[in-house]
Amino acid sequence: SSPHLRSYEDRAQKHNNPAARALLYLMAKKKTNLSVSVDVTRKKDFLAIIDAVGPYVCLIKTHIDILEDYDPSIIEDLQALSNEHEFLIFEDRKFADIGNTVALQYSSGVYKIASWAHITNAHAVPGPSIIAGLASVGLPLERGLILLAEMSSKGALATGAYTEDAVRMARARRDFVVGFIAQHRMETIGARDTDSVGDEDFLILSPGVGLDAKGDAMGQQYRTPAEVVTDCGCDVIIVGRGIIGTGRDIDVGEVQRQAQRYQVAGWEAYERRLSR
Ligand code: 5IU
Repeated sequence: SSPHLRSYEDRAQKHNNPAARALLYLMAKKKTNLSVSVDVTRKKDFLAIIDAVGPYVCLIKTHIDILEDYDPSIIEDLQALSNEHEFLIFEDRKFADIGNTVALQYSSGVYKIASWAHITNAHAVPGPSIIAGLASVGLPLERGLILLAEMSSKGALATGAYTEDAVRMARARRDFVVGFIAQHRMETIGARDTDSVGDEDFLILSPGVGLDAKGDAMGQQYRTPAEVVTDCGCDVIIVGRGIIGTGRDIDVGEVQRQAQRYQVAGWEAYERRLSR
């Protein structure tokens, strides 16, 4: 049956990518399918938010290049919080270049993403070579890759044949590609042209989730956890401003309350989907 009709626990036991297995295991153990997107510019806020939401999340999503006061000690602090609260780290890097270049961007430079991010993501635009390049760095480190099959923003070009081709690219590299950024499940895509569909288990991570707002002034579109998880069968809800707010000053107590609220909503939506 389609992965979304099985429990996270069962899927954890059967997945053969170490990062995906660890994520599914944590989701079942902590009863959370929530990923918080920590899009802030100051180290102090970044770490305070992660410490506050840590107990409620399976995955922390970062844009490490947003930080204005980045230094390598931030990674040590992030890893300490990851161990303490038991969550994985997803750098939302959206790689988009040829294989050789992305291998360098993933392994090297200021951020050395592969050394600390359990999961990262990439656009399908360059074709299969982008997966080959990232896998050459990530597979030996037991990392997982998420491909962008769809986007949450209004007017996104990743639709139709593009989405289908992204899914085909992922199917050819199931050792490393563990899922998609998408708005619904992908199993039905091209189901006739491959035998592997039957036992594939791609995680669907969905950004554009909000309980209160419907969108922002720059084309973001929000759906509720129930729409995303129960109705569309997605596995992980990614929430940024719904939890961390939009103001410049961070209210850590409020951030924690919102994280708990989204954890409960996401988990109830998952339980409802399994009991249907
Ligand atoms: N993000 C999206 N939509 C997408 C992809 C990534 O919103 O299709 I791919 C990112 C952008 C931001 C986070 O880091 O997810 C969503 O933040 P808000 O919940 O604050 O809108």
